[in-house]
Parts: sequence; structure tokens; C-alpha cells
Amino acid sequence: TKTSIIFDLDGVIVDTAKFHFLAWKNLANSIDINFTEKENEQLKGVSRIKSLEKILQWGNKELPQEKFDSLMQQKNTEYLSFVDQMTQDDILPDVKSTLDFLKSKEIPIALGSASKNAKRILKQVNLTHYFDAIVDGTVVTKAKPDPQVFLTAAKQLDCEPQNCVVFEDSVAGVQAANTAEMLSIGIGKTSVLGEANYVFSDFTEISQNFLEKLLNQ
Ligand code: B16
Ligand code: MG
Repeated sequence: TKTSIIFDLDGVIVDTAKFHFLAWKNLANSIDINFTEKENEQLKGVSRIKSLEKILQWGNKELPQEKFDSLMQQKNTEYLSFVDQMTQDDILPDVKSTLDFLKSKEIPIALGSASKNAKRILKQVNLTHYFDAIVDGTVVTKAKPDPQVFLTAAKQLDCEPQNCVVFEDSVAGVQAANTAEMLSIGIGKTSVLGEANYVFSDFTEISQNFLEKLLNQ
């Protein structure tokens, strides 16, 4: 059986998590809500709308729909101002060599991201051509931890979920992969991503030997 690989985007391929954090923090502070890295952790992999809902909940605030919409837009405008400054140097260490290795083995590769900006980001850092399927926030209707995003990617690659491997940096994303019955590999801290089948701090920690074993199981 042939293994396929699904990559999350933010926090796995590129370090956009720090841009999301900055933009959410500025937004929260502008409406007098405190926002820390710990709270940010809970927004990883979570859609834009859900993220703002959570922030308002934490701050015990309710807003009229119009204000809600304008804040979401404000956050995205600030976020995109960071994204548009990105270059290939913002690709996380050893991600490109991993993609090259998988390509050399003719492994199908998909993106499974909650972001509506995914295609723009891939283009910005010149990685679009690696992906045989792109499933992002413009197509999914059910947010992680729902497995929809990864199941859709598997379908597009014509791969059984059991033969898919998912790289994820968020708790919600690891849960989504597990629910989809895929092999989950957490990128980040074991203390946060303990539910994953394996956890590595980043791709520099993943040996070619390990990748080869993944492809041959
Ligand atoms: P956007 P991923 C997720 O992307 C991010 O982790 C999350 O922080 C963000 O709110 C979400 O995308 C939506 O992003 O505002 O660009 O549509 O990690 O699933 O690639
Ligand atoms: Mg992520």
C-alpha cells in the first residue's frame, strides 16, 4: 500500500503562527481583553470566526454582528500585512528537504489547513507546486478537530485514511487526524501534543530513516 502525506500549513510548513498571535493579541488588546501565548495555543488550527468567538468568550464580551465582522476583517488585514512580507526564508527548517525527499519517492502530498489564506501563503513562499491536493479553509465546512479537512484531502489523493500520515502543530489538528484514523505526527511540544502518535520539535529532528519507515509500513 502506498502512503500519502498531509501537511498542516500554519506552524508546520511556515511560521505564520507568530503572525496570527500578534494580530489576535493586538485585536484583543484593542477591546481590552488580555491575550497570552497560552490562550493562543487554543486558537491554533481553529477557524477565524471560531477564534474571535473564543476571545470574546474569554473576555466576557458580546459584540453586535457588525463590529464582530469588522474586527475579523481588521485581524486579517494585519495578518496579511505580515504574510505579504514573507519569503522562502520563512519556510520552517528542513521542510523543503522533506518535501523534496517525498517528491523523489513519488509520494502524494496534500495540504490540510483551516486557513482561508493557504493558497496565498504557499504562493508567497513558492511551495505550491509540491502539492497534489490543497484542502483549506475555503472548502472545509467543519473545523478541526472534525476530521473533514483530512478526510477530504485523502479522498482527493485517492488514498485510504489508514494509509495517510498527518503533520500537525495544533491539538485540534492532531485530534482531527486521530479521529480520521490517520497516523498523527505532532510538530511542537510533547507536553501540548501528547495525543499524537509521534511528536518532534521540528523537521530537523525527523531522520530520513524515520520517513522511510513511514512510507514502508
Ligand atoms: P485564516 P492551519 C489555521 O491554519 C491556523 O492555525 C489558525 O490559527 C487560523 O486561525 C486558521 O488557520 C484560520 O486562518 O484566518 O488565515 O483563514 O494551522 O490549519 O494551517
Ligand atoms: Mg497549524
